[in-house]
Amino acid sequence: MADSGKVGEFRYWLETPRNMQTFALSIVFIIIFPVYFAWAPSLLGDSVISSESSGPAGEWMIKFQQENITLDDVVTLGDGEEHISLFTIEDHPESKTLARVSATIVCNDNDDPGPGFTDSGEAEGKANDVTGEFEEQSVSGNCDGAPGFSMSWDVVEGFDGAQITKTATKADIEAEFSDGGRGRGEWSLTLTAEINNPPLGPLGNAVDNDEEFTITWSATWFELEMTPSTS
Ligand SMILES: [Ca+2]
Ligand SMILES: [Ca+2]
Repeated sequence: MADSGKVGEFRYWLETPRNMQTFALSIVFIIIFPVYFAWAPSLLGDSVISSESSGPAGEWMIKFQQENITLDDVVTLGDGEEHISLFTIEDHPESKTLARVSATIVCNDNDDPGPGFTDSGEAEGKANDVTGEFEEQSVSGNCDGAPGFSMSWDVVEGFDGAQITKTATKADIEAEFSDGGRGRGEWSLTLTAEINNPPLGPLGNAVDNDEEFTITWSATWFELEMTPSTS
């Protein structure tokens, strides 16, 4: 009489190739399932994980504590002369967020007698050696004194510094007003001068043959100040 094992006995699983196959598959699943479930959460996006840890959405009053870091570059140029001005931005020592980068050019041509023959400047700004994508910009203007002419690049889109109220989780607000590490590196601007003087030949040149330009670079940083809204 064949001594065949019962399902509950280990011996049963070694009796036929089919039983052995079923047994092996069971072992594989016993090992694989716990490994899979331990590993699966790491497949989910950061957003899912961060919204779990950021608490429920609420209404927040958001203020932007701003700080401007500026650099003045003063240069005197003759007609058609160029000057390359550089502005290097590194991470803020207090980990503030970079909202905007701008450059303003002011010049005041008071060399010519009477009106007219005003000098002017033309500038091209580039962010070639900067993290993130920023478009080239160009601007020109007359040397009529302040406020001058300027160009500016938004690092945090839509930032205007005004206090706002928002219903969201803290983490979502922080993500919305993050600079993503963009805007760090060397910003550059090429300024070309146009000098105009009275049509008196060499005499005109003696009246006005150059102009002083002040290029003011500015990095606008902010820190989020969030308080639960009481309204
Ligand atoms: Ca002039
Ligand atoms: Ca001048």
